Amino acid sequence: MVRLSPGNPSDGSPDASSSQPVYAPQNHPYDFRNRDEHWAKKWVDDKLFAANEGGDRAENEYVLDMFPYPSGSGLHVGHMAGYLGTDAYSRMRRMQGKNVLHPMGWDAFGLPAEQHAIKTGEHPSNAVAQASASFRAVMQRIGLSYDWDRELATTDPGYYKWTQWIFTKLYEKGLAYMEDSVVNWCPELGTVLSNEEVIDGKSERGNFPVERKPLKQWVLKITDYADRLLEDLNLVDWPDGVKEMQRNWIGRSEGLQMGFPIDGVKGEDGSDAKIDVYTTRPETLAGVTYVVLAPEHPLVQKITTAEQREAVQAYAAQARNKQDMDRQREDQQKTGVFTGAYVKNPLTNENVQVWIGDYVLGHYGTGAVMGVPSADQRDKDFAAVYGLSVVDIFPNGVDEDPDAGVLQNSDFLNGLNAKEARARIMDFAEEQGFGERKVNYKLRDWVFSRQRYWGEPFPIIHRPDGSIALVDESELPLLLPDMKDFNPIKGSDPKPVLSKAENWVNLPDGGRRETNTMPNWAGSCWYYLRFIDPKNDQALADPEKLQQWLPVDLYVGGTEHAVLHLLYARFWHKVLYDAGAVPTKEPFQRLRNQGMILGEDGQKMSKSIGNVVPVDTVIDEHGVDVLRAAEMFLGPFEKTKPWSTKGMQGVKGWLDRTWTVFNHVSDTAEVDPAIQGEVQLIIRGVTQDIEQFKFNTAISKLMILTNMLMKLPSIPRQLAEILCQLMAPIAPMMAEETWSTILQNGYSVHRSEWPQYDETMAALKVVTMAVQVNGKLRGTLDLDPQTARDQEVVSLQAQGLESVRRAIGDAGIEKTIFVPSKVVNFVTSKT
Ligand code: ANZ
Repeated sequence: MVRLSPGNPSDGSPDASSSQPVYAPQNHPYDFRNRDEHWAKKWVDDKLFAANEGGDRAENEYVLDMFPYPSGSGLHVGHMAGYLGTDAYSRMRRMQGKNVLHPMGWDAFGLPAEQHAIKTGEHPSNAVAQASASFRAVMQRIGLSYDWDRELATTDPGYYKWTQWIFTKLYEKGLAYMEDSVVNWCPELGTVLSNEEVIDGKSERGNFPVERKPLKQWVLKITDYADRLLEDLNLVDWPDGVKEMQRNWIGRSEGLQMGFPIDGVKGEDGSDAKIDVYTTRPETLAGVTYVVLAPEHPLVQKITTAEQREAVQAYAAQARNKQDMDRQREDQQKTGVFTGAYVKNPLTNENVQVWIGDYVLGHYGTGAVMGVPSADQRDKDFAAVYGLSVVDIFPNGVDEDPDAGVLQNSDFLNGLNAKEARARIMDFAEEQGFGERKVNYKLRDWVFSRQRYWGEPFPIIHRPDGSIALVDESELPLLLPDMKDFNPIKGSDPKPVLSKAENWVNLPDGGRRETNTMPNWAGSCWYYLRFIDPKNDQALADPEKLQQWLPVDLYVGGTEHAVLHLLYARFWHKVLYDAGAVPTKEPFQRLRNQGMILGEDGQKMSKSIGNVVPVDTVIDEHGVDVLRAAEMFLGPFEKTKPWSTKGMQGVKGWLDRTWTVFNHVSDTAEVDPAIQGEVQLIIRGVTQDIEQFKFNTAISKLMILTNMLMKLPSIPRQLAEILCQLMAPIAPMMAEETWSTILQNGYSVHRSEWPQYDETMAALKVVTMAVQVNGKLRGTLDLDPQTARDQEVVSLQAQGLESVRRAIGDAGIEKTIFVPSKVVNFVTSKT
C-alpha cells in the first residue's frame, strides 16, 4: 500500500503557477504493463461479469453490442468505439445494482471465410476459429466486461439448429416460398452478385461480364409485416434518423389506382382494356399529357403498333440489363419510346400517348405512371426530351411540397389547394368507378438464399414428384457437408456450390436436398435471443428466461446496420411473437449508434493508406485505460471523428495526475463542506452523462474532480473513493488497482455501490463559451459552470471542434488566452 504525503509544487502539475499546495508527480507511475493484464485475467477467471440467472425483469438489464464478423485482419481502435461505450455503461449499471446481461459472440458465416478457404484449401471453420480467438483475446485484454460463458458463434451446429428451426416456422406459416427471381449472375466468378457489386454491367471484383438470369430462390414474405414494422417504430427509443431510414425503406404511400382506357384495345368483357396507374398525386389528373409503362410491363407487347414494334423491342431489351438504381437516377437523361398506342384521360376524356421508359419500374405500384410534366420533375424532364405537351395546372410549376399549389386548368378542382383537391378527386374516382384508393409499399419480399457453401443449409428436401418437404425437427441441425473444394461452379447456369456435395444432396428415395444456403443475415436475426439461454438444446431459449430479459434494453452498433439488419431482426421477432415464442413485440428497446473513428488524417482507416491505429499498439505503449479514455474523449459518441494522438496525451496526463492523487490519500483528512456541493454536481453529471452516452463530457467532469483534489492540502479518502468509482466505467484498470490495492476496499470496484448524489440540488446552468483562433470566432461550447472555469478541459474540448482544428491547421498553438466562463482563444505560430 502506498500512502504518500503531499510533496512540493512542481512543473508537472497543472497549477504549478498557483500558490496552492500541489503534489509532486508520482515517482512510480501506474504499472499498466503488469496490472492491466493481472486485472483483465482475474475478471475473466472470476467470471466477475457473469449475469445472474433468473432475477426480476425490473432488476435485469440487457446491454448488447452488434456482434462482429470475426475477420483475420485484426482490430483497430475504430472497432472498439461501440464496445467501449456499452462497457462503460454496463459497468455503471452493475454498480447501480442492476443484473446486467452483456454478452459477445461471432457472426461467423459469410463470404470472407469462404474465400479464405478457397485460397488455402483449409475449411472455413478453421479460419473462423482463429479469427474469433484473436478477437476474444483483444477484447479480454481490454477487459470488456462480457459474460464469456455465453459466447456463441452463428456457425456452431448447436446454434444454427435453431436458425433452421426458425426457418421451418416461417415455412409452416407460409412466410417462406420459392420464386424465380432475376439475379446478377457472373459466369466467370460462378456467383450471384448483389446490385452494389455490379458496376456498368461488370463485376466490381474482376470486371467480368454480368448477366441477368432467372434463378429459383427462397423468398421471405416480409411484406406481410410491412404495416407492423412501420407502426411499432413508435414503441422504441431509437435515433430519429434510423427510424426515418426504416420508414423510407418500407416506403408506405397512399394514393389512387386508376384505369386509363386503351383506345382500340378490348378486354375480355368487350369494354376498352385499361392501363392501371398508381399515383400519389391524383389531383394532377388534368395535367396528364402521356402515360409511361415500364419496359417489362405485360401490356407492352399487346398495345405496341406495328410501326413502333422494332424500336420498342430494342429499347426493352437494353433496359433489361439495367439496375433499378441506375434506372431511377435523377442525374440521368430520361429515355423512352412511343408505343403508338393511346389511352383516354378519365377526367378530361382526351387521348394521350402511351410510352415506355425505364424510369418507371416494373415491380412498383402497377408498373405504369401517368405523366404530369407540370407537376413532377421526372415527368417534366421526360416531356422535355421528347417534346411532349404540357398543361399548366399549377401557376408556379413543379413544387417540392406535394400539398402546396392551387390548381388551375383542372375542371372542378380549380381553386382548390393540392391537398383538398386530392381528397376530392379520390372521392370522384371512386364514385365514378375509374379508380380506388390504394396503399403501396416500396418494401419487397426478402430474397433469402445464396449460392455459397459457408451458410446455414435449408432444412428442405425436394421430393422426386416436385413437392417440397421440411426436414423433420428431430433431425436438426442439418449439418453442412464436409467439403474440400469450395470453388464456385463457373458457367452460364447459376449453380450453388453445395450441389457438388452429391452424396449429401442425393437421398436414397430420390429426393434432393436444397443446395442454396441462407444469407449471412439469418444468424444475426435472432442471436440476441440465444444469449439469454445459449446452451439450451430443447428450445431456442427457455420462455421464462426470455420473459426475464426481453426486450434488449440497449442495443449499440454502427449505422451501416440501420436498415437491413434491424428490419430483418424485427421481422423475425414479430413472427416469433405471433408464434408465442417471444413475449415482446419489439426486440430492441433503445438503440444508439457509435460514430466512426477516422485515422488521424481524417480519412477512413485503411491498411492501404497506412493510417490504421491498431488496438494492441496503443495498449502496448500506454495501457488499456489511456486507450479507453482517449477514445471516448475524442468527441460525442455518435459522431464521426478522427483519432487524435494529442488528445490521447491530454488524457494520459489526466490519468497520471489521478494516479498521483490516489497515492496521496489521507485517512484523517476531513472533507471541506465548501466543496461538497461541487462534488455532488460532479457525481450527478457523470452519472447522467454515462446514462446518456456522453462519455466525453463525463471525462471532462472527472478531469475537473482530479484537478480539484490536486489542489487540496490533503486528500480525504472519501473523495478519492468517489473519484475512483466514478472513473471505474471509463478507466477500469486503474480504478480496480486503486480500489483493491491502494484504498484496500476489497475486490472489486466494479461490484461496489455507485456513489449517490442529492437529487434536490439546483439544476446546472449552461455557460456558452466562445472559441477563437487568432481572435476570430470559430465555434462555441455549451458547458456546465464548473467545466467553463477549467482551462485545460475547455482547451481540450475546444480543440476537438472540427472548425477549430481546421483553423489551426498545421500551425502550432503558441499561446492560449483563457477568460474563465467567457472565451478561449488559441494564438497560432503562423500569425
Ligand atoms: C403522377 C404524379 C404527379 C406523381 C406528381 C408524382 C408527382 P411513392 O409511392 O411515394 O414513391 N410511380 C408510380 N409507380 C411507379 C413506378 N412503377 N416506377 C416509377 N415511378 C412510379 O410515389 C408514387 C409516385 O411515383 C406516383 O405518383 C407516380 O408518379 C410514381 F406531381 O403520379 B405520380
